Amino acid sequence: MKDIFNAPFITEMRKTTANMYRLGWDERNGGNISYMLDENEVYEYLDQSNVIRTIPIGFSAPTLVGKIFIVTGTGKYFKNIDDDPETNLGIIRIAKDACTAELLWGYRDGGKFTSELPAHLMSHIARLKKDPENRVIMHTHPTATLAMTHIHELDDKKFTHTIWEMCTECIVVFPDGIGVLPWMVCGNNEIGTATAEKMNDYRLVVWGLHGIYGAGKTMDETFGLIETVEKAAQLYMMIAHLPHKNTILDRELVAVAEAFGLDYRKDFLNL
Ligand code: 2HA
Ligand code: ZN
Repeated sequence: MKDIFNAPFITEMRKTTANMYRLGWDERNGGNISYMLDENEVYEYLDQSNVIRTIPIGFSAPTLVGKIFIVTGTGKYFKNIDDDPETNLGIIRIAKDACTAELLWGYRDGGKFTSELPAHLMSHIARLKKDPENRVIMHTHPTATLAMTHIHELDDKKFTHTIWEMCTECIVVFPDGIGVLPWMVCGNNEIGTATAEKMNDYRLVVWGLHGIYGAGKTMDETFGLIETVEKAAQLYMMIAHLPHKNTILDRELVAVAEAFGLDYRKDFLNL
């Protein structure tokens, strides 16, 4: 068996969460990540028959049976993951009953996965239907994105349009737009279902007055989506109260999307 502390997926989780903490997005226990791992790769580091304990997931996920995820722990701080990944992260496999997680590694202090696991797993299910290569679901509390949800309408089209207008890159990075949910209680199946429903259409879902979800094939792609929204939201918060002399016109957004050959949400523009 190889040493799991040298596994590339552990390194990625450590580096990504440390980076997000330093960006100020993940105060205290804010934020959570789930990353679907390649089974063959995991079994180079862990004995597949060694289940430490089982933990109910609170709903049934038949399409994820046998899938393995590394998931941040509930109540754990992104700040601390780099120093102690084995306490703050866990590797779980969805058991044959589809309702139980088998702990293969981690949560060393007796802990468990994030309270947002329903939103994560339901989002994985939704995104995998659209893109079988999807691997990462990331939730975080980026400051300007959150600020923007205080002062902007929480509507998919209007929110996406404002973000697209902020900088030329946005429509290129997420031509599929951003889904937006109103304020909701977090940590339950209801917000999980609502998030996953949005994930049928979007790789980005904003939770009003709470944070954002991103989905992607890799950690970089997923982080990059959220980072680009956050950059645009920062611009919005810097200029929203100032007179606007210039903006990217809708026909210019079309020109960018067409120049890059993108399949974009035409219905989100006012043409
Ligand atoms: O895990 O971010 O939404 C802490 C949270 C809950
Ligand atoms: Zn949160």
